[in-house]
Amino acid sequence: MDIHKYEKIWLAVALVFIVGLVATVTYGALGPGIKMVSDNGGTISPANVTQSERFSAQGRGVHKVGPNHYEVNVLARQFLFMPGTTQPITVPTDSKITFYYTSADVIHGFEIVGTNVNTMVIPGQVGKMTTRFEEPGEYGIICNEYCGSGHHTMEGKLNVVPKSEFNASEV
Ligand SMILES: [Cu+2]
Repeated sequence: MDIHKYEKIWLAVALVFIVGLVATVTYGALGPGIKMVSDNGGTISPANVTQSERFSAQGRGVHKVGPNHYEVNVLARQFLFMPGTTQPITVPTDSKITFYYTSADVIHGFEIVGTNVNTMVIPGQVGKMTTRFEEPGEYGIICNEYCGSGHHTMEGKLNVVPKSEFNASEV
């Protein structure tokens, strides 16, 4: 079979694009530092979410659950992160931080700007995500799923403080 030279070139170019596509998709799913969000936090009734242990007034916020391991329970609702919006979330550097989050109303987003923390917050579903912050600083939290008329105002703050300072203040 005789294949024209130009046709061979186009075949090669197409092959390069296909291999490149597969490589970038694979990297996007499995690359170092990239983790999929876990949905094994369980389900919850959005209407009664503030009566639940995790998302009641006592349950929300930062809790120490082990040496160097903290859980942060965040409830999202139109148009607040609780905690996050009216008071910042404060966590230490170099520690395992597990976020649990759900929504009391509609779908929200939970993105910590400048990090790879970025997830949907779905009513009825408790999401779970573990990360660690190496750099102390003030990070913005934004909702990046359109959630209603006040969506653009839905933001919060995360303070990452050096581990030594954090332990001194003790949560
Ligand atoms: Cu929102």
